[in-house]
Amino acid sequence: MSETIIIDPLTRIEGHLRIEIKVEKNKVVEAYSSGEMFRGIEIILRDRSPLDAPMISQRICGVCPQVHGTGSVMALDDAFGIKPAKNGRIIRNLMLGSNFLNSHILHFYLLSALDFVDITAVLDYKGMDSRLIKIKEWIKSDIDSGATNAGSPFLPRYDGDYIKDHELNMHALSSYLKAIEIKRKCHEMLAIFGGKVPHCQTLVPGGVTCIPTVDKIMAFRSRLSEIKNFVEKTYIPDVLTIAKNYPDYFIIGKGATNFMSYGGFPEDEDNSGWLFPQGVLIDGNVSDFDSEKVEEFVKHSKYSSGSGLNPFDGQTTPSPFKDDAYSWIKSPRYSRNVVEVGPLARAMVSYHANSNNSLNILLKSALNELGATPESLVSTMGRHAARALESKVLIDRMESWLDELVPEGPVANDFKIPFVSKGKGLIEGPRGSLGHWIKIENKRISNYQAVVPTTWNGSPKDDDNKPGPFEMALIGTPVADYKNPIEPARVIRSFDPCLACAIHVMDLENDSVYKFKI
Ligand code: NFE
Ligand code: MG
Repeated sequence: MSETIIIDPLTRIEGHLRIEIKVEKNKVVEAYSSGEMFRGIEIILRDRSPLDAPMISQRICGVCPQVHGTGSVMALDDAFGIKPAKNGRIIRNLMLGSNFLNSHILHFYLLSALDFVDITAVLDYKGMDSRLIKIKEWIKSDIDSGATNAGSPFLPRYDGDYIKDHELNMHALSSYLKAIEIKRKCHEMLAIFGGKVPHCQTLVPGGVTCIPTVDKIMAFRSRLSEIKNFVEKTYIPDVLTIAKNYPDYFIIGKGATNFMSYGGFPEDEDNSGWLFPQGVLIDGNVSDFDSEKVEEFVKHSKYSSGSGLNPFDGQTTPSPFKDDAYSWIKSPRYSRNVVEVGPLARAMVSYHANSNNSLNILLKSALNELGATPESLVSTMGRHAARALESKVLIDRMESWLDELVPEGPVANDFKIPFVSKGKGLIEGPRGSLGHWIKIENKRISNYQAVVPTTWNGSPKDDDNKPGPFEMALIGTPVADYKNPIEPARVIRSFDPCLACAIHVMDLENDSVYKFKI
């Protein structure tokens, strides 16, 4: 006898993701991941000037706009047949790095840690910190009013196996508050070169429009050093503490076990070297990435056509009521393989490519500290650890990129919009591999396709009926209490899905639906 649990929407912010799982004997046996929103930016871009693409495509998302802007100008560089100026490439990396740090810190503290930390510990707080007093009041009034799904940013919450140690919970709460301040610094840092956040103003084909003056470099460096201090002394230790308290989550939530990275943060103007290596890891073997092998499938997606096409020829033909379709997300596959993307994928590709880079050195020392094997990283907790560790690697490199900038030097190369052309921009965003593909005819956009990280990870079953990475990670996940499905929520949140969320629990036998926003 199986029961169906529906989590809809699932994330605390970031869009509409619906997860439906079938549970038998307290284990997930079947899973469906559905994107519940139609985006359509690709259609908006048709027939416009290619120069509009970096501005408009950033509006795909308020959390990761920078990677869309960067992928988009890289697609234009490619289509226009130009390379960025060195200063321009470095400033693009610095802006994208600022957004990575904001996104990773946001994800851990504001979106995920509350699945482990018991925020009600603050009810015992007797000190004078006005922020903690305020939080205590919010939570008290939520509890007094019987709220389960509204109120302060900390609710709703499940009855779950939260951390019991009072000191640890209070420490996590103080880290949470500090994280909000540090997130602001990340935004300020990006705005030094980007003009504003979100949706920066300074990305152009051939580079950027902002000049790296000495005062801008100094302003950036001082914020970066504060963020570095937080990542080293708070973020990484907090992730390791939670990991040590939840060893089961190094087993739960394995997922696709195949991984892909387009290469993160170009280290040269030819896009031939990256801070986070490029590659594909399938069945434990690393191979070179080949963009021709990327195809999208739509058998179970709400589009009427376009299965098996490379994104250059991709189609966006909405069909909301199509039979057997349960998601607005397409199913991208690499050589028809299901691959996971994101911080864990970057770590696994890097690890198996066996390069002696700083990410690998840090991974090895963290595994040592946790007494964990590289295999156990392929898990819910491994995704959190990989995200924290790559933040440190990124910060160290951002410091040296600042040294490589030529103050007041040129930031962009000239370009001409070609009459007919095409180009692609492949890059790593906080949540994984992002590609923008553009075709130009009559100096206008004739086709534009973006395949985003959550499309890879949150995809529905493909034309071969192979489940997507979220779906795979859910299979076998324990659910101790059907009315509090915190385990599947933890699994999916570890991917940092960019959609928005709640969970309904449906008891098929009694035909009753319990709704839980998580
Ligand atoms: Ni909206 Fe994004 C990242 C991109 S997610 S957050 O990272 O591109 O799919
Ligand atoms: Mg798309």
